[in-house]
Order: sequence, then C-alpha cells, then structure tokens
Amino acid sequence: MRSPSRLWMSVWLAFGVTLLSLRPDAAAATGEAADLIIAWRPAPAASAADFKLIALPPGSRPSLEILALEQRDEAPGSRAVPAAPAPAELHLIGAVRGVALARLTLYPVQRTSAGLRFTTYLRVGIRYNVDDQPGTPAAPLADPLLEHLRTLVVNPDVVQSPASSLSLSDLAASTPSPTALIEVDTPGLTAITHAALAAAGFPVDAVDPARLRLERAGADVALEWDGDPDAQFEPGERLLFYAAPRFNRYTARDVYRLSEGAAPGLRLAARAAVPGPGSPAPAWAETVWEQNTLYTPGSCRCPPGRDGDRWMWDYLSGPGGVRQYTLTLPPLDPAQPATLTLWFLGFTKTAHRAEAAVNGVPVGAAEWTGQQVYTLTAPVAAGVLAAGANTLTLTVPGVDGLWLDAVSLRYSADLTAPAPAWRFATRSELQTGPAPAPGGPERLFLPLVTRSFTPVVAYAARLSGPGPFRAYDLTDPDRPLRVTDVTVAGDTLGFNALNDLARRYLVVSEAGIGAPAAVRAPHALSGAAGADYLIITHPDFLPALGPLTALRQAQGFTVAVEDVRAVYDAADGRPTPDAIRAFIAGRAPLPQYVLLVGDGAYDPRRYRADSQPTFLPPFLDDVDPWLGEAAADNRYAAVDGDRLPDVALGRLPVNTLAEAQAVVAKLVQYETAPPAGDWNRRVVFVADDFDGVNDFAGQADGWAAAVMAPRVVERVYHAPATPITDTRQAITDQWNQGASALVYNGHSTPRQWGAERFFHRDDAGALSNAGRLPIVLQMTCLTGAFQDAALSTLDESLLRQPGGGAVGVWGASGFGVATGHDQLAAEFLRQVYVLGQPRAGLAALSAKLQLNPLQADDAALIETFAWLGDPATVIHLALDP
Ligand SMILES: [Ca+2]
Ligand SMILES: [Ca+2]
Ligand SMILES: [Ca+2]
Ligand SMILES: [Ca+2]
Repeated sequence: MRSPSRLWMSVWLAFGVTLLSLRPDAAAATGEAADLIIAWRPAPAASAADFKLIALPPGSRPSLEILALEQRDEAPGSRAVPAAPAPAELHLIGAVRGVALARLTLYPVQRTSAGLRFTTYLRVGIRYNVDDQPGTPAAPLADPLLEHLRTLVVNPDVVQSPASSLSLSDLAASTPSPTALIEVDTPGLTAITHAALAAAGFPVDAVDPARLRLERAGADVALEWDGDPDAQFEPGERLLFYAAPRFNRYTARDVYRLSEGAAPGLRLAARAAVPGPGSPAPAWAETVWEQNTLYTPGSCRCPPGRDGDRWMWDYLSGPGGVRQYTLTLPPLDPAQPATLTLWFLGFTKTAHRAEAAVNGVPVGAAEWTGQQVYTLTAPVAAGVLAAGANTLTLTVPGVDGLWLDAVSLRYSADLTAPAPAWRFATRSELQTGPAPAPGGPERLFLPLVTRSFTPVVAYAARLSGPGPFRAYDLTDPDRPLRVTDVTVAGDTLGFNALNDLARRYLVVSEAGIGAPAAVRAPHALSGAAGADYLIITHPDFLPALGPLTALRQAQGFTVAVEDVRAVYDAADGRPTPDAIRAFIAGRAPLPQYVLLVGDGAYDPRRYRADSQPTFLPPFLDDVDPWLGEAAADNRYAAVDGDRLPDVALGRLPVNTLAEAQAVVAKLVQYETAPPAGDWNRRVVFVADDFDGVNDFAGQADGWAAAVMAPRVVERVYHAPATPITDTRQAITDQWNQGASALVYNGHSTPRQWGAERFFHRDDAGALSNAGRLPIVLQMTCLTGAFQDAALSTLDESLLRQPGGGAVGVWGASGFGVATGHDQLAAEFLRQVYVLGQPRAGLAALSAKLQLNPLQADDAALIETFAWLGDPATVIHLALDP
C-alpha cells in the first residue's frame, strides 16, 4: 500500500484494495493525467477477479490506462485461475436513473506462455473524456436512490442528478377528449354504432362525425362513414372500419382508439373497378388451424413458434408415430391445386422427419435438425381437397421428438356458395395469415398454379344476408379502398380487377359486418404526479391497499396508486408488459419504489383452461441461459434499455382480495407493531448438503460473517445422514421462533428445498411465526417462479401465508448460478447487517449491481431475481434492549 499523501482526496479500503481518487488539478503533480486513479495490491493468495463500480459524468467516453504494473512470475498450476486477458478491463454496463456506470474488473493473475504472472501492484487511470468535469463538492441529491448509488461507486462525487432528459409522458393529461376504445378480436369489416358509443359514455351526439379519427398504436386507420352528410352523429348512423387484430401473447384483443380531432379524420378512399370483360380467376383463401396446449420453456430452450408465442399444439414422437387432424374447409374449387403449410418446432437436438399426407395422399416431408422451427410448404394437387372434413396425417418414422405448432391450407374458394363475407387474394402465394417465424429453415414447394397471364380477372361472389353489398381492396388493411362500380345481380356481387399485383379483397353483405368485442371509455389514471412510491395494481386488489398507502404516506412518501387498466390505456390499450414498463419509464421524476400488485402467469391468454389467471403479467423474456423464457420483472425496473434496475421493484403475487388483504396486513403490522422480544436478533442460514461440486454450507458460513453480535447466527445444514423429517422440523422450529432473515443455499424446485424435499410449499402452512417475520433470501433456483401457470411456488406461499411465513422473499424465477448467488447474498446481507440499510428493495438493487450484466450467467440472475413483497419494506433492525 502506498503511503498517503496530500494528493489523495479519499482512501477507500475493502478486500485489501486501496482506491485513490485524484483531483484533476493534482494530476499534474504526479505527471499522471487522469480523472480517477485506482491503485490495487491484491492479496498474495488472490485468484478471483475484483471489481469496482465507477460512475461516469454525462457524455463520457471513458478510457483506461495502466500507469504502473508490478508482476511476478509463478509456476504453471500454482493456482486455479480463469484466463485473464489483461490485468484490468473497463466496461460500460448501463445506467441507473440516468447515471452511466462502468465496471472496472481487476484480474490478479494472467496466463503467459511460460506460466502464470501474478500482479503485485497495479495502478490504473481512468479518463472520462468529457469537457465538463463533475461538479464538486458533491451536493446532496434530491433523489434518495441516487444518494444510495453514491455509496456503491468508488467516485460518489460524479453521481449527480442528470439533467432532466426524461420526457414527461403523463398521458392522463395528453389523452385527447373525448375518446372511446374499440376492442376487436376478429378480423373483418366492423361497425362502430351510435348506440355502442352512447353506451360507452362517448358524447356521440355532440361530436362532428367528420372529425372522428381512428388510430391504433399511434397510426391512423381509415374509417368509412355510413350516415347522412350532416354534421350530426345520429341514431342509426355508424362508422365502418376493417379490423385486423394484431397477434399478441398477452391478449386476444387488439385496441383501436376513436377520438375527435381538430381536423377531419382519415377516411376510406375509393377505387373504381376495372371495366370488363375479365377472365374468371381463382379466389385464393387461407384457413389456419392452431391450438395452444404445450408451453415450450422448461422442456426445451427453443425459439418461439409461428406467431412469436411459446405454445405448441401437439407432441409428435416416433418411431412410427401417427397423428391425424381434421381440417374442415368451406366450399372450394376442387379443380385448383392447394398449398399446405405446416409449422414445426424440433424438441430434441437430433434430426427430425415428419411426413404429411392429406386425405391419404402424400404431399411432402419436413426434414431438419435440432431445436429449431421448421416451416414446410407443400403443394396439394387438384382434386385432393374437398369441402367439409379433410384429414391431415403426420407420420414420424424415426426416433424423434417434435412439436406441431400450426397448419394452414390455401385453396381456391368457391364464390358461388353463399356466405355473409368473402376474403380472398389474387395470388395463392399471398400470405393472408401471420408470417412464418423468421430465422428457421424453410422448404418451399412452388404451388402448381396455372401461370398463364390474364390481364383482367373477374370475380363474382354470392352473398347471404341482406344488402347493401360492399367490396373492398384490403391490400393495406389499415387503409382499405372501397371498390366502386361493382355489379350486383340478385345475391351476387361482381367486379373486375387488374391482375397486376398480389391483392386481397373483401366482399361483404350486411350480415358479414361484425361488432367490436367491446366499445368502452378509457380507464383514467389517478392524476397523481411526482410520486416516489408508485403502486400499479389490478383493480380487484385496490380495496386492500389503503393501509399500505397510509403507512408509506406517514413515512413521507408521495404515493400514487394506478389501476393497471389505466396504465394499459395510457399506452395502446392492450394488457402488455411493455405498456407497464413504458408507464414507469415515463414518470418524471422516476419513482424510487414501484410495487406491482397481482399475480401473473406464463399463460396470460389462458390457452389452457387449467392455467392460473393473470392479474398483472410477468415480463416474459428469454433471459435464462438454461430455461430460455422466464419472468423477468427486472425489465419493469430497468427502464432505460439496459439491465440495471432504475427503481426498486417488488410484486405482491396475490390472486384474491383476501390474499391481498392478508399480505398488506402482514406488511403493515411488521413495520408498525412488530412483536416484542429478541426474535429479530436471529439470522437463520439453511444449507443443502454437499452435492459433489457445491459446498453450500461453507458458502453460507461465509455469508454469515456479515451478521455480528449482538445478532445471532443460527444454522440448519442438512447432512446426508440426517433424516429428512429432522431437517424439516429444525427449519420449522427455527422459523417459528422468528428471525430477522432466513437465507437458503442449495438445490430446489419451484416448490421445495433440496432434492430430498426437506422443506416444501405445503410446509409453509405449518409456520406459526405470526408477526415474527423474516425476509427470505433464496440463493437457489425457481422458488420465485411466480409465473408458473399450474401451481403456486414456495416463495409465493411464504409471502401469502397469513399466520406467519415471510414479510418478503427474494428469489429467482429461473435457474441460477451459484457464483452469482455468492455476490447477491453477500451484498444484500452487507447492506442490511453491516451498513444498516433497512429498505429491502435498496438492498436487493445494490446486490444486483454487484453482478456483471455483460456476462450471461450474471445477467440471468439480474433479470430473474425478484422481490416478492413491498420493495419499500423497512427491515426491522432495531433490537430490544
Ligand atoms: Ca347525421
Ligand atoms: Ca402456437
Ligand atoms: Ca437502467
Ligand atoms: Ca403465481
């Protein structure tokens, strides 16, 4: 360690590292021009990398320079080391509340051709490379979370409130009035009637219909006015538009927004039919069959399926496996060939082969390898398909494992059979359904379509139901063109069209015009602004929240409680995680704490009837290197596009009002009337037995070093010789005495600790610790997988348990790596028991900042660890005398 001199502005000691912060004006005295100088002398036995978090001023382009390096050579194999590319590296890792952060990693050992080279002394300089040096001295910050961030970086002076670059998007204020939301779940010509608007509370009698504007996700959609030309929207009048609901994993409905603007809204244009004569031509239609019954994550780290979803229809196994599906078709022209499309996903890493036959006629085979999607497009010869039931047979000849996702047939519709509406295309290859998932291999057989060029084609469609009959060019579904100059003879509408492009048409009678799934007013935001404590809740649980909001207000927080439906409506109206995240991100100032109230499952659309309902969706994403998709609620907290959380976030995964009331009662009582006694002196460590690789007990002992007298460490370490019932009893006994924290380290499933099941979700009901509630740190995997659609997890049960359990649980929604657990647990416990940080959410956020978001295993832990509880919970640290 260098001797101190007047140049050192601050000296920071930890883990044998000396950190020195040098003022720029002093740099000249040493000849070392840098904004920050860090000197490091690793312990002689060090083998693992060390790191420092560094705050960067706005606009930095940081650079790293080695100023001094002393090393000594060691024999190969003298210590177990990871390969180190350089003695030090600097990486930008993201930002927290607008403050950019870099991670300086210091490697004690490098590999050389001769052996190992051990660093005995290293001094590096970091330049920010900005014009404006950070302001000094550090002024107190109005932002408590940034104030906390100052304690986590080596250069706290640089943590300043960034210039307010966040755009205030309080959409409650910017929502044009009046507004109605039009929910649709079926494609087709759709009517917005005077009656439906009036019933939704829309002031339909007071608006000028010419100025009504329809939009979806900010883009204008053309309306057709069906009424008289006066400026009154009268009973019997209506607006027509073509509904083309977008697929979404979280909802079957799409949402259009109708509002009155200052200028006339976009209206549907017209296009005259081409003069005749024209040649009759096939009217190509497509029918898609799909069921969603199998959730792929957990079985296979596979890409998404056809529509971006994670649900497959059927599991095909070989050898010799045969599956049959009935495909029911409307009247069609058997003289035309057809096209079969099959969407598959390989389940195993091996080669796949599936052979397809339609009505007993082989049409093609899909062949691919690995856990990949595959799309087979195969011709079906004329005469094979028939109106009504057709049979698709899939045969898997070899040992195999694959899923069928969806099936489509494109065929020539028989327009002479009356129907309320016809949709068809001029080209058979025109995709009328969702596009195949990108990235996967695809085999395309060209359909056996007659390709003789016909410049003008003629269509004549019979319609059932009353007139007037209408025809539209749907090639741009948001801006259809009304086809005029059509001929109507009896029940048949006819028109000619240029056969120049792939075009889509709609022909419809009055009976083919649909109604929206719902017409409603937008849900209103609370209007509260500037909240530092934000609750977003499903409306079912609003009545339970009063005591919690009163508690936080009494602690000085500005509280806002928002109905999640209003949050959705402030975005595009669909109940998506993106809408929730956009809302949080748009708050100015950004809240310190965000609490989500409501459970959510990986089956928000409830494809399966036995799935648990979703009250507030998990942020589902591919964040887990093993599982693939998991709940990544951290994405709600990381609002600026990186992985580093910008707010302290938690969730109450409750499913009923009674559950919400019970959890809120626990949270409030814990902070306002904790039971007397010395129960909160105790910190309990529970560890799994040695699994041949991981010394869970030894690791837990290391974490326990953060717990110092007069606090007491209690241990329940499972040993192979211990009967399971004894371990379970010991855990239950420790729990029932009450504890400040309970830390588990070991293997688990979503519902239990240890492969041996020495503690299980069903044991939570036996906990009678009442108000003596621990925080629970789950240094394991999957116990926090609240998104499980089938059953509740251990962490959920511990939080919900009304007679005891936990006041909050920090666990993972996916798998995890023990190395990262070490940093998470050590920092969480250091925050709470060494530094006295009482807010659970700040301890959790600090712990995540110890991980390297650029490294896959660490990133997975950052994304999947979630605080189930209130992130503003004040851990009861005061000890009874
Ligand atoms: Ca009118
Ligand atoms: Ca699917
Ligand atoms: Ca961030
Ligand atoms: Ca759940």
